[in-house]
Amino acid sequence: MAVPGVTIQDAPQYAYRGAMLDVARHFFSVQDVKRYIDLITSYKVNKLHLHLTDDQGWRIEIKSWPKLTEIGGTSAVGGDQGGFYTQAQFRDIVAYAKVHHITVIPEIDMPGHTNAALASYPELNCDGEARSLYTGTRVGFSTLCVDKELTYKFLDDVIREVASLTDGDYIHLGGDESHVTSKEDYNLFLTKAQAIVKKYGKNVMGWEDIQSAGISDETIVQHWTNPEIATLGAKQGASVVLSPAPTTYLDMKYTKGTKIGLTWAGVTPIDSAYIWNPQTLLKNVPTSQIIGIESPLWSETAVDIDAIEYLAFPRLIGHAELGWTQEQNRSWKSYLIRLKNHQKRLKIRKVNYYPSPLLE
Ligand code: IFG
Repeated sequence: MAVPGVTIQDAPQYAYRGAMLDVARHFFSVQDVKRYIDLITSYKVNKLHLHLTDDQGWRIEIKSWPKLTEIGGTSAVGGDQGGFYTQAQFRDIVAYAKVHHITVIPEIDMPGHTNAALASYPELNCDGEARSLYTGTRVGFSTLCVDKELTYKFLDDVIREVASLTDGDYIHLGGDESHVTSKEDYNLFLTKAQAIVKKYGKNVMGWEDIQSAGISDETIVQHWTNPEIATLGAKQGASVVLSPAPTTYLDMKYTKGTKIGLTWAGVTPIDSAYIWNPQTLLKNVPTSQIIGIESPLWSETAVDIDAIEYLAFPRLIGHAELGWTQEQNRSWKSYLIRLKNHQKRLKIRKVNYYPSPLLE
């Protein structure tokens, strides 16, 4: 039977449709990252935010500071296998993402979440003492030394090298949970760090916390836990990417009984991940400043690609629809029918997805 030719007119609601993979708490090989790219591109996700550095690991080779990976790259949560990407391997990931219509956004988290760097170079610490490698899951206990000139030479070298590795416009500076950096030091530090990113021709992205340092209309603030803070960032003209932890954090358990994952933002069954509206989440931010959504997957409890797939799928598929489809064309009822049918495809691709009872 001949099917008549058709013309399809379609366009995404948001330009920024992202997924974040935390390769610092646990390290994931180039092959694992490419597998994740193969899967997320099927849902028209077009940004891959790689969380490359944290307390438990430094995952990107910096030629001018080799110990960051020689030492900082060896640890991981629970004493699991560490690792890192050579610059050649990172370029390979960026190129692979590009042919899948995905831009890589590298995150170098600072001034907090920096224990791996502080364990690699004693001189980065205010007291000149190298920290021990950390394999636990606490947050907020580390800070680069704001008062030392060397810190800004370090930043200049790191940001210069990372900027040369990515063809995207943004470098993500993190800025979250700097609980042992005074507000004044934090703001001073991030003002300098932002200037370095601009010096190397990139724009700044950061978690919403960075708004206190003063940001520009070229900045992207990523909302994760405090709507008021994110709104303060938008008030400075910044664009907003939405990653509300209760509905988009893929490391939240599906139910209390889920073996892996965390619960600090609650548990997120597949309907909760879908049933929210990015257009109205931040009451006092004009929709024109909401440029998209991103699904972060933190890897404290995810040790391999199977765990990544289990936590990400099917919830990320719902996020992808929120990123693409206008609200008036979306409904949980319709989405659930399509998702049930889509399981065939997930099985063919051997995706280790969570078989929610809602899919029965
Ligand atoms: N918050 C921390 C992450 C990670 C996360 C786990 C942000 C921006 C809790 N910061 O989310 O490093 O530990 O769900």
